[in-house]
Amino acid sequence: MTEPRHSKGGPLARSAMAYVLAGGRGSRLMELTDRRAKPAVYFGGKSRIIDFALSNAINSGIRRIGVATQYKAHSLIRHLNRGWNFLRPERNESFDILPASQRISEDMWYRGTADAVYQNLDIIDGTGVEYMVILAGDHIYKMDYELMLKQHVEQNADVTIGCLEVPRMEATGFGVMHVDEQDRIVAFVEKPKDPPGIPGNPEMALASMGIYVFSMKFLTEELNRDANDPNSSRDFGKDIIPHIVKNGKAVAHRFPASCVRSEHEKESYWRDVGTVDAYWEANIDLTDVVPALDLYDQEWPIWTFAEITPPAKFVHDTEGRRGTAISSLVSGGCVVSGATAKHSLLYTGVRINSYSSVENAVILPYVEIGRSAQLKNVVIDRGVIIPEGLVVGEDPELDAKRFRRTEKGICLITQPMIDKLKL
Ligand code: ADQ
Ligand code: ADP
Repeated sequence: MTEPRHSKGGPLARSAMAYVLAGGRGSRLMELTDRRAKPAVYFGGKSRIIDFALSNAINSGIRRIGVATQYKAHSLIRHLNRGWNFLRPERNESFDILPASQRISEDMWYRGTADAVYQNLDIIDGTGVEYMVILAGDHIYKMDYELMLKQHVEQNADVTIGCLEVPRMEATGFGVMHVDEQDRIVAFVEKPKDPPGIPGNPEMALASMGIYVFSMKFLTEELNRDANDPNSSRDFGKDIIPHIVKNGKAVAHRFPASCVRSEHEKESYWRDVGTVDAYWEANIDLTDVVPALDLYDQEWPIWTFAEITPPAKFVHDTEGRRGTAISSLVSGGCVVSGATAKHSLLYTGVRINSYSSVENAVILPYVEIGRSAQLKNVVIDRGVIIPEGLVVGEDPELDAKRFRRTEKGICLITQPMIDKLKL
């Protein structure tokens, strides 16, 4: 018998809480996170980055969710309230948004990721959950956490850490580990300058995905111990995990073996989308005929809040020029009139007017593109009004003066940048 592709909700997930850490800024996304935290940044035409971790939790069968917020949380909280508030206490479900609110001491926000859990231990305790699945709210992937919980219980671990293999030199931003034959973690270094390779495969490193499974009992003890340690920075990666690796039993759960894949996906998909280049690329990749990430997989849907909008519309302009979109994702409420979109993502409510063309463009909601604009290799922030005749993607020097131009030549365009233009 073949293994089922995923559990569709198992018994362990029903006794677990997913606790999503969503307080970090994600500063390498530059102006995209000036006003919103990284988990609230739009992704894939309809969703936001945090929807992936939350959908994974729901699809895995978890019905208790907490989200810790801190940095510029308004847009995130609004999104969570609109889209994720369907869990019901009367069915033993819960959805709690937990902003840093100085609950323990009046001069303390969340100091590190562990503190973001510690400060809410009483609320979590009140739910009576047995296991805790700690997640980061800023990665794009599909994963069945029931399988990770199962491994945690079977191996009788103190902590189980989700991990994946990455090229060694890309591992400097991760926690990097060594494991023995049973995948027990024997060494862990947080963000090493010179990451250690995998024995037998020295060009790759085993990186932590920042996903942890604990029993509530053990986690509570650990967080209390850590809170009494004056040298701790109250962080999972810097403090808690290294301590358990040294003094307890930490086990690695390998992502590729357990991830959920649609029949169209060739290999497991996980992206950090932490930079403007990575963000642009992961979005544009979705326009491929068979993309590496299948958003149309009905067995593992990515839930979100979606505004009710009229259908997207493609119209001739008054001179009979056709409005077209080729190899593009076009959301509801968009109107493409006498203009062309190619290899692009149009989020909700985008308008593109006559004579304009966009190519390799990630266009966030309610952007309005004036006539005769030509935009190539761009990310345009929500609500930007692009003036008539603007050309981007032809003159690198001029683009770099006007916009946030990345190493790879992608231009991030925001309204304040447009306001400064003297056209
Ligand atoms: P980083 O991603 O660098 O490393 P961090 O900046 O602490 O760790 O962010 C982890 C998650 O917590 C993010 O989702 C962030 O939004 C959130 N967060 C950060 N500070 C927070 C706070 N004060 N309150 C609430 N939420 C907060 C971690 C691990 C590494 C691992 C990588 C994988 O430490 O070992 O390799 O994640 O990306
Ligand atoms: P979203 O992230 O949902 O797209 P917006 O881009 O509209 O939302 O706004 C992001 C955040 O910035 C929200 O918290 C919003 O309240 C705030 N905001 C929007 N416009 C302004 C503004 N002109 N000045 C200050 N804050 C703003």
